[in-house]
Amino acid sequence: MPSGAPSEELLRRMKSARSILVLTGAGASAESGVPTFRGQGGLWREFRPEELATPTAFARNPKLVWEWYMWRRELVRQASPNHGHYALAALEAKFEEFTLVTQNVDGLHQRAGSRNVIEIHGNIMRSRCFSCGVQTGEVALDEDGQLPGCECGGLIRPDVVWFGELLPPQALKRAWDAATRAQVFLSVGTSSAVQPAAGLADIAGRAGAYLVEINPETTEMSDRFDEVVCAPSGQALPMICRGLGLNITADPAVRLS
Ligand code: BV8
Ligand code: ZN
Repeated sequence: MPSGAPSEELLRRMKSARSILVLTGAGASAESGVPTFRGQGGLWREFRPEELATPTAFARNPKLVWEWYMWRRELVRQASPNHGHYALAALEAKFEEFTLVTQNVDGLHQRAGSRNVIEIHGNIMRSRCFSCGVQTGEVALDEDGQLPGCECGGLIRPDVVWFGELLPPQALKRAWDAATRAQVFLSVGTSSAVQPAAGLADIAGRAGAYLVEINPETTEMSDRFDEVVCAPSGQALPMICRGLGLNITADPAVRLS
């Protein structure tokens, strides 16, 4: 039965856990003002993200796709980590093994002080060549809308994973390994609509982890979780920290009391 706060059972399990795995989605950045993919804010001009976050869309109209990413980069630049990001950074320091797998490409976990972050869908602030794969930092369209090109002649693209593209194998293997070792798995702010990320819950569950979903809405996978905390992550995650006696500061350097 969904509840608005983490249970005593969850806190008990986290207190005795050696290994924790957290998967975050766009909802974890919602309170930072970054629109989610499938919620109301997901639209840009008349396009849905699934129409633009594909190699086909980029091949058909690379300028349009770059304009979407540059709009999103600006949103990310103006965004700051929220209490949920800082809570995850504080939790990381408390456990022998704490793995944070994120579907988000905004880098807000790292800006909040999280260190062991696996970006399974890449990072929007980086770019790479579509042909030779060389990473090029934050390259973009120039002011006259010229497409950025690589010395090899290839087109440069945002360094993210598009639909129909394989996830970085190393990152995915690390995420799968962490799922087999976790005693507690927190799914935070994701609709669990995208594979293979959403499958991490099943792997962790089969390996015996206590599965928790933190989301103000129920999702297509909610009934597979042992516990559903129906609350925004910026509220639920600090409650978990307080339940574990952790004090969160916005300054990641002074994370623990
Ligand atoms: C792959 C990076 C092998 C780019 C993203 C047919 C053809 C091809 C592929 C497929 C196919 N059918 C299925 C697939 C697989 C496909 C897939 O899963 N499709 C879905 C849509 C059906 N997956 C892939 O293609 C993956 N690759 O499988 O390769 C392959 C290859 C070829 C053919 C077959 C297989 C690649 C997937 C990666 C795509 N890239 N992003 C970019 O960012 O521009 S995915 C995109 O969705 C984002 O990364 C996002 O993070 C991710 C998941 O969405 P969510 O994060 O969950 O966001 P969403 O808006 O959905 O939900 C937000 C939630 O937050 C909501 O539930 C809301 O209630 C909640 N919320 C709101 N506020 C808060 C909150 N929660 C907490 N607190 C709050 N305050
Ligand atoms: Zn190149």
